[in-house]
Amino acid sequence: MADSENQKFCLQEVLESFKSCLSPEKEIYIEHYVSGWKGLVKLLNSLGSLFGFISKDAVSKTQILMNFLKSENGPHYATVQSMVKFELDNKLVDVDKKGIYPESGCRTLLRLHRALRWLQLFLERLRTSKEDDKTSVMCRDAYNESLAQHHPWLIRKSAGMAFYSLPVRPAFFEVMNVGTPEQVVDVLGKAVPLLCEVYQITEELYQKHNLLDLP
Ligand code: 1PZ
Repeated sequence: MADSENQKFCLQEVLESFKSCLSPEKEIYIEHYVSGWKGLVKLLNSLGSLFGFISKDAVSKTQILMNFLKSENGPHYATVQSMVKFELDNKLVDVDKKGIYPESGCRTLLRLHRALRWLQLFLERLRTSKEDDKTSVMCRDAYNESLAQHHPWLIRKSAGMAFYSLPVRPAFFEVMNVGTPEQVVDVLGKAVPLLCEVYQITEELYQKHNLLDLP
């Protein structure tokens, strides 16, 4: 019982994680950032096997970051800002092409960061949608506007196929597990600006250090 409860997605919980990932100085705590993604993976897992390959990749990325956090260098991975500084100062990032550090913290987080942009666009569409709008179309449009540019053909095709199998809007709102559709819209109204802020802070940091195209 406790286990299945733990596995159940709750939008509110994801919102809390992304909220706690911002420090008063607007640094981003990796632990809470990763918790937010872990929460989202629960949603992916409830959507069926076509989403399995996406969930697998998200889990592997969160795991890489958690492993850094638990390593002897853990304290350097407390925030995105400290991770960037540590990995750049110690030349732990493959800047031009994949080489010695194909799984650096910086490139791993960049993948999630790009996915966060998709999430923000998708949730904003969901928030402003009407009852019979199609979740698959919202998802696809958000994807084409963001992540798709970073994915090869095969992944774009597989993602596109998975999107077709998304539940219709009322059922998707149910999966959000926050209450009535009005309550979902209300929580989305809080979640989107927050995700936007976390995204913007990371984007500026990565831009400043020229990390937005890490291979
Ligand atoms: C509600 C519907 C959910 C749709 C999810 C939409 C996102 C589609 C993403 C497709 C990712 C496919 C799997 C693997 C991709 C990887 O190649 C890339 C690049 O990593 P690299 O190969 O360079 O190591 N990985 C990513 O782009 C990260 C994808 C994370 C996706 C997390 C989605 C979380 C969804 C939350 C659900 C609300």
